[in-house]
Amino acid sequence: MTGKSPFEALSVETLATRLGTNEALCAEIGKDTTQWKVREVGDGNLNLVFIVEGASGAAVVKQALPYVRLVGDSWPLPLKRSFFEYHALTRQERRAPGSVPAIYHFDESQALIIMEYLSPHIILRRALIEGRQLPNIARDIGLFMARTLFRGSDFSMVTRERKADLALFADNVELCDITENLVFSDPYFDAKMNRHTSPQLDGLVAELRADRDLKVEAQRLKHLFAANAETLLHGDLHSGSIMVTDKETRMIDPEFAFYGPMAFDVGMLLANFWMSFFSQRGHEQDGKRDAMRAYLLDVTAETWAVFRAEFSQLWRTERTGMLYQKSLFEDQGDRLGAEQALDQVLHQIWDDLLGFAGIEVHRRILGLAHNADFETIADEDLRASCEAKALKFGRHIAVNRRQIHGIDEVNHLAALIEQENDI
Ligand code: SR1
Ligand code: MG
Repeated sequence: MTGKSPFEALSVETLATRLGTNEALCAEIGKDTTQWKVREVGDGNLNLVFIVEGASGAAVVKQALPYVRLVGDSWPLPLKRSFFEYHALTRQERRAPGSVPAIYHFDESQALIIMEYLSPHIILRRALIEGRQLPNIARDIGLFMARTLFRGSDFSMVTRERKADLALFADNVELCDITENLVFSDPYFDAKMNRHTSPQLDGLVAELRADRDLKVEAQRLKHLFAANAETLLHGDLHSGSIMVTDKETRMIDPEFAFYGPMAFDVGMLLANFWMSFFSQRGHEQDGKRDAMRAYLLDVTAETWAVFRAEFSQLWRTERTGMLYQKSLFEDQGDRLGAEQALDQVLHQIWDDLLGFAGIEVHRRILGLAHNADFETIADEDLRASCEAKALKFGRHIAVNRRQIHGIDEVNHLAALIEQENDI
């Protein structure tokens, strides 16, 4: 298959014939296609994902479809998202080495990426639902976010290069449009594709949609998302976009990558840990999950601490971009001025991430794209009770973000809401 042939979706049956002469794939798994075993394992909302095993190894073949897989061909979606994913992965590997799968081959016209098969990794969301306490995720994800967000910004990059990159990713319009609608607007009105656990949550959903402060905050965040092209974001950094073992953590799926506010990735990620926290009560068939809940709150605190520490370290050692130049501070002997600016930048990220986290919680419970943390709770009353607490938490951190001064305070709030009687 050459890069010039018209797009055709792969299938388990056709993959070996179509990719049998691909040199990069053959180099990884062996040329003898009669030995290839192909499985389609995609469980995301958008793409096809194949695992191909050959005589000498295995690889992943990910292919975009010209529509949203979750919904079907009534919702067309451009293949170029694969181009953005490929370019985001190459930048993430450069800025945070070892944090993403290795890329073996990219074919733009077939919208496919051949990449490293991560094994025995599993999706982080699944591990958390199973109650597994991964020891390294806070450190690994905190470092990944600090390195990619700092090094993709005007704190670090040559401004001409950053502007060229910004122009490149500005074309990822349709995926931004998904986020702009599904995350920031749809949850707060009766949008067509919304769903929620009904009738249990009907009253609470009506209350949230009538909450003026919440809607204003969601739109402030949407404004920030659309207008603050601060750094190259992953763009969809939730626990389903991370693969783990006890020792290793890799970020995957940056097809939503674009230039936006740093706090978006951090807020979305932390929201997924808090949702996992509130969903644990629905997964207690084999015993209480108190230790898991404590672990999850520790993970949020450690992730934020690692992020802050690494970001601060990069600020002091790699601040070579056009913003807060050293010539204005350190070079004039004003080290404290640089520290004051750092504090201000981190404070702004903190302030905004609480908003992004709050609305990410809402959209996973009220919008189109739910998450397995809650969806796999079969007892609907129990699920609704877990979701109601998460919704209340999300509203509180989004609307009252200015009065919340640290991660311990947020975690204390989560613990208090979790202990409340059913709401
Ligand atoms: C129609 S796509 C729905 C969601 O799936 C992706 O993973 C993103 O989170 C998007 O919002
Ligand atoms: Mg994805």
